[in-house]
Amino acid sequence: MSIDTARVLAISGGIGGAKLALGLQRVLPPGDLAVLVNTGDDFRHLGLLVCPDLDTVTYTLAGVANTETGWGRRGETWNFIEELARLGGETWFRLGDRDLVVHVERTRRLAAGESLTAVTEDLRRRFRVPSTLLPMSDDAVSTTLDTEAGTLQFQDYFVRRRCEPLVRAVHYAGADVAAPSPAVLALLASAPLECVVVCPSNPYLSIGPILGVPGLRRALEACRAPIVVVSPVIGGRAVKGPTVKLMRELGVEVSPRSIARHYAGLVDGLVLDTVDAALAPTVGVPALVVPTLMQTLEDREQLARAALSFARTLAPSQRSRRARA
Ligand code: FO1
Repeated sequence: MSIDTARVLAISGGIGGAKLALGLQRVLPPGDLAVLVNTGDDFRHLGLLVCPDLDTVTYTLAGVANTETGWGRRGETWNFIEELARLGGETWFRLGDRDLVVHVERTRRLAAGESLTAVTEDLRRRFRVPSTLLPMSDDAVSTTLDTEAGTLQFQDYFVRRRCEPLVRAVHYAGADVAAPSPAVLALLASAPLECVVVCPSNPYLSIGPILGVPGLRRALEACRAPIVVVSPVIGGRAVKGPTVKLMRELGVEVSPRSIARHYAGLVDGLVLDTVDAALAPTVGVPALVVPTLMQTLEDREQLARAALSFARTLAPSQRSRRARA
């Protein structure tokens, strides 16, 4: 997809964010959606570079994702991991046979000198995804967590230890020297973007690394299109994953108010669930109250339509005037 046709930019981590990205893709004309994806979860495993959020978004938008787990491929087989177990290899991170092909091929092509953006674009094309998929950076950024069990790499915390260790701080190693990918900067500078939608991914683990790349945050702040954030917290509970547990451990009030505060300087409008309607006047930015729990494909499309029409009611953001001042 050519960068300069995108009218909507979604910013997403893995599972939860990919659901809304799919809703947006289904309600927009082909080519109108670009998805900026977190790479802070990426890690080297068994000698391969694994990019979970890029793969989850690619598989979800291609319609080949395992919808029970949210990650990996539908109709997967597990010969590789079962044989690896027999040989005493590391099997805590489960790699299916079809999924493994992407890790092997991506690792080979990166070693041959291709950028992550180029490999991602080729995989998107081969999986017939109509939307543009953009890694946040071609440089390595690794989310690490300071916990009671020491400093952990993201997948060690998230998968191996099932998010159990108490977290004291989250870091995005390498973000401060990482550059936004040229494709992302080109899109933010030249695409006729009507809005940016921050999908309901974990603000600290999935969206945080993206905003932790200095050039990226600045480019988003200077973007004229309104930025709409969909709250990942509903009624004091996270829809999926460790968001609420993490907020409590980081000492952050578990409410949409904290989400608005986390994105201060970027957010022009917050979408919150009907159970949080009473909090709408307290979030400090224009708020849209709609059902945000996405269980069916119809839910994903409804939420996408609501976010897009909400964005149209928001003036071009004040941020850009401030940033240009
Ligand atoms: N998550 C798990 O909880 N267990 C797994 O064994 C696992 C394997 C896996 C393989 C490929 C992939 O792309 C994702 C995988 N995930 C697994 C999910 C992954 O940890 C998360 O999707 C993200 O890193 C968080 O969004």
